Amino acid sequence: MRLQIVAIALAALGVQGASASAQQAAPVVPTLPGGGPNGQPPATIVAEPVALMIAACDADGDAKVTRAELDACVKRSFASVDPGGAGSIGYIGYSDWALQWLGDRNALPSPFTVDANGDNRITLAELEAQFATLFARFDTNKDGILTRAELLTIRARAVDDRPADARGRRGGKSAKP
Ligand SMILES: [Ca+2]
Ligand SMILES: [Ca+2]
Repeated sequence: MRLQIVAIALAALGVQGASASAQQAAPVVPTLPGGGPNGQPPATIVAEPVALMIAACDADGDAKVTRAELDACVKRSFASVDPGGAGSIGYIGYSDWALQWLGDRNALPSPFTVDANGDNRITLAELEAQFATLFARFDTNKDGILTRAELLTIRARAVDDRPADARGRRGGKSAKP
């Protein structure tokens, strides 16, 4: 009787141990829908960091960005790294600006592009001029409004057989004024 109980207890332990080790051995591999050979689906619809910033400039919540909304937004972003109102920032200040507003210190546009007169200082006017160029580049139908569709970049190398149109080639080039 007592032996039986011990045997049952051991069996129960054995089963528990087996199931615990089975759980440990079960591989936990995150899978993405439509994953390729390396588990990463090919991204054919992307947004440049600066496009993310511009999209967030939509002040009235209609998902469209006007020049007025953009200008106010660029001013606000510049003020955030120029709290004393000096009117210009150095490249380190620009790096702080890029981290805060583009998400990465090395995101484009680079300070060398924005610093149009090459005096190692970036003024609000220089930043505004750069964004005016970017606005014109993104505004493919030239109606003075940026839609989300215009802010996205469609990569030419899609998995389907759509022809690579002008939108597909739009991204990747640095916009020099
Ligand atoms: Ca400058
Ligand atoms: Ca437009």
